[in-house]
Amino acid sequence: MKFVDSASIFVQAGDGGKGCVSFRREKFVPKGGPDGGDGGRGGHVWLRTNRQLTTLLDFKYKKKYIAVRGVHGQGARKTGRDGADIIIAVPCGTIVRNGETNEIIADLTGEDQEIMIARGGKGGRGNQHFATPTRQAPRYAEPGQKGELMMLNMELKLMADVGLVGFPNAGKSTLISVISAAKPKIADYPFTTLVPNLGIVRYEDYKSFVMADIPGIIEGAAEGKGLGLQFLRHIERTKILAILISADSPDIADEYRTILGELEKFEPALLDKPRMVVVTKMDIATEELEIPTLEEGVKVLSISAVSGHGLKELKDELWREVSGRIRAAEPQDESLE
Ligand SMILES: Nc1nc2c(ncn2[C@@H]2O[C@H](COP(=O)(O)OP(=O)(O)OP(=O)(O)O)[C@@H](O)[C@H]2O)c(=O)[nH]1
Ligand SMILES: [Mg+2]
Repeated sequence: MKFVDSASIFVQAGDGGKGCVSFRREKFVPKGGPDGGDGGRGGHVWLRTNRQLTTLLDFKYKKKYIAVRGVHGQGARKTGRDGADIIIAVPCGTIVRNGETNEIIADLTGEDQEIMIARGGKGGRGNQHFATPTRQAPRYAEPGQKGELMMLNMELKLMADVGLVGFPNAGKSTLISVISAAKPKIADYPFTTLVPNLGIVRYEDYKSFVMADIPGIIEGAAEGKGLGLQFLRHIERTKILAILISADSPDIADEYRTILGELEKFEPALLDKPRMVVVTKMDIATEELEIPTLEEGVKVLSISAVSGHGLKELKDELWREVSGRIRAAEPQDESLE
């Protein structure tokens, strides 16, 4: 899958239709009153999130979104039809900025969330509205108003509950492939994953959470080594980070500190998120392996994607964190029950 996480587009709403100048024409009524109808409204442009989308790739190909104008008013008080709206589908997690000022206009995090990004111009009023006692045959009608237009800068920060981070080859993609339906590429060379993958992890009957697998990071990533840290933006909004370290790491504690160091260089707030350590590939661990206690309050779990060891406990633990955070953030929901 191709992945694009920033794009610029141009949006323009439709202009309003013109109001009409017209006079009633009936038999035996030589001078009928004004009956010019109003112009229709121009089409609006909307942005709407769609959970199926996980990339801004479409906007590399189509960059202009222009809605049609409203139909002009006609005689016999006929109002012109409104221009059709355009609805642009974007992934959940799209941040929309004004292309000139770079001010944030919207952060579309929810599902099926929509905003009107450019308002269609109002139709002009027809001359039927402008008759006065002293001016009974107005030859004047309003023009339609202009539709709004704007350049937009869009940035995607994926919405996931759990973010997987770790060195290349730590087993991140393998983990997401065994506990979700996502099927990313897996291989025994570093930087197999080049773009983020999202997977939905089903938990018990009706529960689920979203996990993000991102490309591996290495020491010096902040200075651009490997693929750099650009993909870390996709775990900025997760509720918890799972730091994956292979059981055959030469020094688990050192690897852990390196990863935290790189996270901090990208965004210190990442270290304020709850985190846990997951030691992977336990099936190849040597007998002598001793997993050090790394930090107070940071849980360390061990798993094997091959044997299935520890996966149930990991899911339990992740669910506990993910659902616990949801409850903490939305206490009013509980009181309503
Ligand atoms: N024996 C064993 N091998 C594993 C396990 N999990 C992953 N591997 C192997 O480790 C290698 C790397 O796995 P990936 O899942 O691609 O690692 P990654 O962390 O996604 O790597 P990058 O995408 O490069 O960052 C592959 O050859 C996997 O088959 C495990 O539990 N046991
Ligand atoms: Mg991978």
